[in-house]
Amino acid sequence: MAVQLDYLAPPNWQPEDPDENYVLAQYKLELADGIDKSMFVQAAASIAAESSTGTWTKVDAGPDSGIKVAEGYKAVVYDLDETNRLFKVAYKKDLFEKDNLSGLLAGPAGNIAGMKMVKALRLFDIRFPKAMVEAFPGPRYGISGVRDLLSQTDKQRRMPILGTVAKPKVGRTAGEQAILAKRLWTAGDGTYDFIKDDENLTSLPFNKFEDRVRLVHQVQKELEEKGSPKKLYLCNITHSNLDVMLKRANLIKENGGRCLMIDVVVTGFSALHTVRLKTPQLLIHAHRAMHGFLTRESGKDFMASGTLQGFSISMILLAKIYRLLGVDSLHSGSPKAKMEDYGESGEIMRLLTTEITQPNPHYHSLGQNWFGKKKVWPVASGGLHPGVMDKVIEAFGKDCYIQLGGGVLGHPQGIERGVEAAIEARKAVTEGMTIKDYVQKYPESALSSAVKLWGTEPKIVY
Ligand code: RUB
Ligand code: CA
Repeated sequence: MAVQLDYLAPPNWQPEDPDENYVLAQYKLELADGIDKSMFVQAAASIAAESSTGTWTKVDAGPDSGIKVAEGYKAVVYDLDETNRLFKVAYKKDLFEKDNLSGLLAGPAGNIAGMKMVKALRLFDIRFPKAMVEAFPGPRYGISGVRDLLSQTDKQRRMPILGTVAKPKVGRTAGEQAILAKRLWTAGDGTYDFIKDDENLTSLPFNKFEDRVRLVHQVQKELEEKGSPKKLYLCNITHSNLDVMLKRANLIKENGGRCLMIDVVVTGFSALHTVRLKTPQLLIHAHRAMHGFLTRESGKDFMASGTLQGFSISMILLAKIYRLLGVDSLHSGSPKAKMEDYGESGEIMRLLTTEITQPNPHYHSLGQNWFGKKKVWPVASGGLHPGVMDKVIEAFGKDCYIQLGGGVLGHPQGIERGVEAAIEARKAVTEGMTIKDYVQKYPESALSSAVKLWGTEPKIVY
């Protein structure tokens, strides 16, 4: 291993005006078995080297070698914390093409994970400079744009948006899904907002995309013509062929739809970037299936002094990237979510909904100045039901989508009562009541039956 200590910043060095000059990255690493603890600094420096201008050995430095320019672009390690194996790397911003997310990630999230002297590495965050933030599209609609698109009243603007993913995940025909849409949208006082495809529902022999997009939007049109509040169908265009996705997005538009759903991890950054640029007239709802394969870390207390067990990238960083690339809503976990999220959902929510996100040392997040990029809807989802609405709104505020799948479709008195319970819960909470108070006051309500079955805590999937 060549000594890479010239990739270390001088003691106490801090990047000057980073939002103008640098891309910053926050890492934690564990040395491989048998490597002495004293090698931590060397390992951090090697990460800076490999992800910027270096390689494993000295190379030709003759007149045409490019060495002089390379010298100027060396990344540097700073803020070393040997006790917790944390460090930051500062990259000069021109080391990367400013509107090329994939090109950038190939450095700080690239080959460094193959280094033999490291047995675990987590990229907690990247802070992007102004020039890059401005070069990406960001959300077309964002939080207020979605409310405008739905022509919401002042009262509605003070409430979260509610919806349901069809369960079973697959099984209904396109026609049956349209019937479900009608049942959800006409139940209670008719104010339920959205129906969503589950991730496994693409275009299947018994439920073709073309049929579903037509039939569900037909219901939307019929109801809205009769004066119903505007509705959203989060229609899944996910496909590994980008041309097919763009075709499906156009079909949504042709059928009078407002929103596409895309599984942003499995389809990749370039797909999302292109979909955002080529289908600007639709909302983009981002589901995040597969993120756990990138973001999950099993080390106990790894956020603090505990030891990392593997190689990963935080969901916090992914969420940041999705805001830059331009989703309007993003699955963000939920308080005490059904899937592991290290309690990050609140941090993700702040990242999506603030104009300047402050750094948070607890999550090793670096913060972000969004330079006017629109705010994204956090989507609380996973094991939620009407009995937890107060906890979700307390954690996420009013500007969130609350997705209740099983928590509406599994209501003991049927789907319509499930919707009623959700609407009652939203109304109660936005009028300052807790779920428990409401249930006590209205023991015959749909919400009361939901609470009898599911209680007032989220359901965790083991
Ligand atoms: C929710 C569901 C979503 C997951 C994704 O179903 O199917 O795909 O919530 O998780 P239900 P996350 O509402 O019945 O639990 O939102 O954390 O990405
Ligand atoms: Ca799902």
